[in-house]
Amino acid sequence: MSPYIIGALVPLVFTLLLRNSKNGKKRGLPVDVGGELGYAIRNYRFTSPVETAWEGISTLADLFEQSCKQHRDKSLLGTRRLIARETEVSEDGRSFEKLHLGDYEWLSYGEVLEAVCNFSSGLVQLGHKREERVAIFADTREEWFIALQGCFRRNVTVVTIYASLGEEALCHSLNETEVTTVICGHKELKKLVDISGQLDAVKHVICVDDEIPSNASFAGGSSSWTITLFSDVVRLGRENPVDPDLPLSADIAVIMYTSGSTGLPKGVMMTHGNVLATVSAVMTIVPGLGGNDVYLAYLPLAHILELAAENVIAAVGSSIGYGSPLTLTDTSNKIKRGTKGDASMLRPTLMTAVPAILDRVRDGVRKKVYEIFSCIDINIYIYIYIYMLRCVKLYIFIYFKRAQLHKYLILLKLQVDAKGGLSKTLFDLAYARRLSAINGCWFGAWGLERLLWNFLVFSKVRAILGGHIRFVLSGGAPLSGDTQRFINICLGAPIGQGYGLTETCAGGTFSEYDDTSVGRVGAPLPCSFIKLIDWLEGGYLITDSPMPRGEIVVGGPNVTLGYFRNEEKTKEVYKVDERGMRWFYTGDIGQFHADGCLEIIDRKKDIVKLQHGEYVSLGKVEAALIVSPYVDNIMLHADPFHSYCVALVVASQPTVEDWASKQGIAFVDFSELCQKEETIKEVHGSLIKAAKKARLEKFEIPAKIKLLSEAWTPESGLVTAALKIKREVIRKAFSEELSELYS
Ligand SMILES: *[C@@H]1O[C@H](CO)[C@@H](O)[C@H](O)[C@H]1NC(C)=O
Ligand SMILES: *[C@@H]1O[C@H](CO)[C@@H](O)[C@H](O)[C@H]1NC(C)=O
Ligand SMILES: *[C@@H]1O[C@H](CO)[C@@H](O)[C@H](O)[C@H]1NC(C)=O
Ligand SMILES: *[C@@H]1O[C@H](CO)[C@@H](O)[C@H](O)[C@H]1NC(C)=O
Ligand SMILES: CC(=O)N[C@H]1CO[C@H](CO)[C@@H](O)[C@@H]1O
Repeated sequence: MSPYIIGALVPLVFTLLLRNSKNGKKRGLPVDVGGELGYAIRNYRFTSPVETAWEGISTLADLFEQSCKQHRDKSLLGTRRLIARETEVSEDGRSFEKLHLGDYEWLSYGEVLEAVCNFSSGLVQLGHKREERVAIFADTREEWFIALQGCFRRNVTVVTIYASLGEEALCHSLNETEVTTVICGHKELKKLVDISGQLDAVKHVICVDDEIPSNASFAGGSSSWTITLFSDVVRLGRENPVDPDLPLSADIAVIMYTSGSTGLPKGVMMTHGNVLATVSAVMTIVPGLGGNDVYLAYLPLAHILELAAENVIAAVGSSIGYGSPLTLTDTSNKIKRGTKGDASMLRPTLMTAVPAILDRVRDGVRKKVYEIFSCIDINIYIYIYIYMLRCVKLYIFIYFKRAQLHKYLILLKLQVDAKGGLSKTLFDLAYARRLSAINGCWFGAWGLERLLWNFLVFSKVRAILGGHIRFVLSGGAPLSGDTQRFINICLGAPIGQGYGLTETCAGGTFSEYDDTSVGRVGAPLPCSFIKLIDWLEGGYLITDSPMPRGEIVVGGPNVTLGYFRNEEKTKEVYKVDERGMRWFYTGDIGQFHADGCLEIIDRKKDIVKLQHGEYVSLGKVEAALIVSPYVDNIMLHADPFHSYCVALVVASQPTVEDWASKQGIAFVDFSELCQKEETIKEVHGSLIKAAKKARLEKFEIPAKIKLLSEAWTPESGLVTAALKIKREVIRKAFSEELSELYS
């Protein structure tokens, strides 16, 4: 047996022994509620849903004003100064924009409140009437937050739209809400101009960038709108101050358009009370949240998770530094080589993330760590030798490798993604040891070991995100256990996973910082009750053993009013019980563990009944198959008219090409390679392997696959902004391929 395996096995055995002695903390407790029969759980600390964590505060506008008055001179919003914008041309002739960004420049709470007041006065001066709606259609940035608070002060409802939304959806949401003022950036303004002919209601456009494209105002013909700079609106307000017109708790703060995986987006109406309940709940859950935290904001503010997070940070006197996914780290795409990314400049203590981004961080870290280790001083390997069971074999191995180190370095430089080799083994070993420490105990010899590993490995990984992260909030979709562990271990920071939907205003469940289990989404938030109800067709019952299972229903003050102008759909998924509590039917399937924590196990609409009556859960099978190294993305397709499934597979270019060159297969380009019989066979083989490993049933394994060479991106409309696949759209786009697979 290899010494590495022994090294990893010893602590594992310890872990198993220790595990049983751990006493379980109850995080959720059964509760008696009204409505449909089910199994309901509440947060263990609160007997009834929390509505506000701040005495006497019932709207976001009040909350923000109070906080600004308390923390007047502290820094609130920070934005990086642009030093230079450059264009780099890569070897194959494609050009990339690179940014050289300077340090953060901060606005204090007092200054932000002034800007907010001035903006809201400016809005009135511009001619915006109070009952009309404002849409914010821009990337996450300082002006977004100021405009949001400015609208709240005038009781103006804000419509939020993802900056990456397609033309049709954009048109639909602006039209449906009869928005008269749109706040957008340069880039988004171009999109607006393209559809200006269909936007009859829009009268004002406020551009948050410093310049307006010269021809934007003349485009479109029939519509006539005025374009004003954001800074001019603030100036207009400064010169003509107007008293605030504050909202009530039941007034609608935001209509949030969700990037639904089917059809046109739906606008979810959220009251101030809704958002405040969620903000209050998050307050109680992030450990020690207070004035010294620094939060890195980069997710779309049109996502309820980000909106709630920034409001929490602003309520407790902490700072928000803005960044973007493309400039996050030193090695991000848009960062000029040799300059700093947002995280290393800001050194945040808190971050939010969606699983798709954490998965990328994980892959990036794996790549980068292998690089780091290839350059580390050889002495470290000898330390490891001493520590590890004094195994002679290992010593020889290291010695041998040392002679080859030079060669090895060159190899890595040629191929960044190089897998295998000493550095990988070392990293994986450190990872395994740390994992066992997390699962086991933290004291004594293991504590010492933790320090050693921290010093050797994880401090370098932490540095990628600035080195100070103490808590990561993840939401939007279930996070894979593997990624959760990885981030936990590498950052040494707990990751709190939330489960919630726009419709529940991000309320739902949240895994606490001291819960180190993976794959679960935690206990109900203080603002929510979570109920499971039987779903007979799917075979999930609350009487199931060992755990009650069923469809997840969320109730509490956090549950939103429903969909804007869509009574029918609202009635379908929202219900009010005899005690007056609102419940939202999520369509997700979950099970409750004995400690009151929820695990998402399935999705109702993703379940298809095959010809012979077997149920296939598309999401579950996809999650099992995507682990194949050849797969970049996958969509399983099943229908009741066939007895087997098929799959559309987006091939991962590096691994497939790597395999082909090892096999000596010649190809002109990647798309040709993806059509080759032997490539399809190889990828299919690896899918079957992955399926067997995950113990899938035979009917769940795709019988035939189509290999695609083009990645699915939000721009192409095939995946949502959060990178979830849009089944209906993909099905339509590849209908020919699918019918071929069934022929
Ligand atoms: C806020 O605006 C809404 C819609 O225009 C209106 O129904 C409501 O009465 C307003 N609230 C206050 C406190 O004026
Ligand atoms: C916009 O809404 C109006 C009615 O309010 C409707 O007649 C028109 O077709 C809509 N346009 C689009 C592009 O949806
Ligand atoms: C505006 O000008 C840019 C270049 O300056 C051009 O690419 C774009 O097509 C123009 N738009 C319209 C609507 O004329
Ligand atoms: C807002 O307006 C006030 C006067 O009404 C002025 O003193 C202040 O400087 C303005 N603040 C900003 C950020 O424009
Ligand atoms: C702000 C809000 O919507 N509050 C409601 C929360 O739910 C309770 C009971 O369901 C209602 O009484 C509140 O009005």
